[in-house]
Amino acid sequence: MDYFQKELETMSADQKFVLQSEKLVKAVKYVYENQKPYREKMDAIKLKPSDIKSIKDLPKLPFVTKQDLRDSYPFGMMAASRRDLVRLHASSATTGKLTVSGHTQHDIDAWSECAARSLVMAGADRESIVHVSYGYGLFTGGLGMHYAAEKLGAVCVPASAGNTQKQIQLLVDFGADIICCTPSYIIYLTEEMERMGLKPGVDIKLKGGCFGAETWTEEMRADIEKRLGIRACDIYGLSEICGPGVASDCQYKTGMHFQEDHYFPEIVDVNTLEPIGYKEEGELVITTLDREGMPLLRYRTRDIASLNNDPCPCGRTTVKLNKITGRSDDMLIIRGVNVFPSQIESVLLQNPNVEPHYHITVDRVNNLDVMEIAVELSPNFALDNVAGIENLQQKLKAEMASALSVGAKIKLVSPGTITRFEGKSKRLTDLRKK
Ligand code: DLL
Repeated sequence: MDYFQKELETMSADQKFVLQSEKLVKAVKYVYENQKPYREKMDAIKLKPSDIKSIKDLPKLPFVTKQDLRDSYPFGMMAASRRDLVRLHASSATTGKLTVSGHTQHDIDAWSECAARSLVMAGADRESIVHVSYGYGLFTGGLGMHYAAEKLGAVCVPASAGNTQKQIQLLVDFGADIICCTPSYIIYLTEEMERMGLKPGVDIKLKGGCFGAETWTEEMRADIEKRLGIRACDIYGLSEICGPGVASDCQYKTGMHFQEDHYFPEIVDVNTLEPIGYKEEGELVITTLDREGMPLLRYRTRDIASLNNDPCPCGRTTVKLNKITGRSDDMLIIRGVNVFPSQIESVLLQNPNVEPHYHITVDRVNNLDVMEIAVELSPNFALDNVAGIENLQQKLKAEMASALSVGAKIKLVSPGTITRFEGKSKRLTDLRKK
């Protein structure tokens, strides 16, 4: 099976335009009638639902922000009645209130179909055993991929996050061919499997994985693919829209196929908020085209990325989301220079002498920003090779300065000393915010 829903994944540009336009016109009317905070936004600019005639009119609509969701906590953005809602999810907020997301049965079905398309792109079919190590609960990773696996008709192993030894035992005993977890967790699992002497292809039968929920780089992908011998697909999503499966990689990795029959992407300039062209980087804005529970028109995700519309050898005609490079709110400003943690990861992982385990600490000393990057040495690197360690430190320092245009202190630490994560990783401590 190459596609889960071929007719929707390979629509012509004209078919797509008609479908998206019809859905948008309906969605705007529905939102205007059922979502008071958005109706007020439209009234404030004297925009009527009848002003939206096709998908081309999308930029006329006002944005929705995370703050709007917080202001209407918990249920102010729900457009469906309590009777029709079947599930709530919520995203853990680092500050303030949770952002709540409500779904009707229709919404769960649409989301599960999109995430099932992602599983197929990672190599799954009805015969697959899909091991889900994303956390189950308010976080959408676990339940999202679980329903996707069942929608596909595969066998789902709802392992959830944590208990790494048991996860490995299940992988060996059940022989799962597809795994779903964060990129940082697959690295952790791989390390443990290597330590236990388990061989990919022999003891571990994995062929592919859907890895997302956090930013990761091409270097990390190459590392995972090499160590496990699998197809490592990026999968994007957010609880405000649905969860995992909004967009994901196929085997060709030409960008993540965006499931634009349900979720429409735009990239806007971060300063002017005007839509920008393909391959230009800006903030990703998403419109749900047929969601009932909590429809969102022009939701500002804060994720920084670009789109591309190049043809993909897989035959899917959807627009593609290039790797997320960061969130506008995790961008660091170090002495006036914008730095994304993904740039740091990229430099580190190009060096075979260090491992993909690092932590960034930023502080202000005598009114000057200072950044320290602690990174684990590769287990093959002799810890008593003092001169070698010093050379490596200088090399990384120079590479970092050239890639980031700002200096950083490099601290090389022993293998296994940086905290591992079962869910989303936390690789940054910004002491300036205290
Ligand atoms: O992380 C949903 C998800 C679960 C996606 C499992 C993929 C796999 P939230 O907890 O609401 O939902 O966090 C959403 O995580 O706005 C991005 O900043 C980040 N994110 C999600 N996927 C990716 C990815 C889930 N593939 C937020 N690459 C989003 C980079 C990602 N960042």
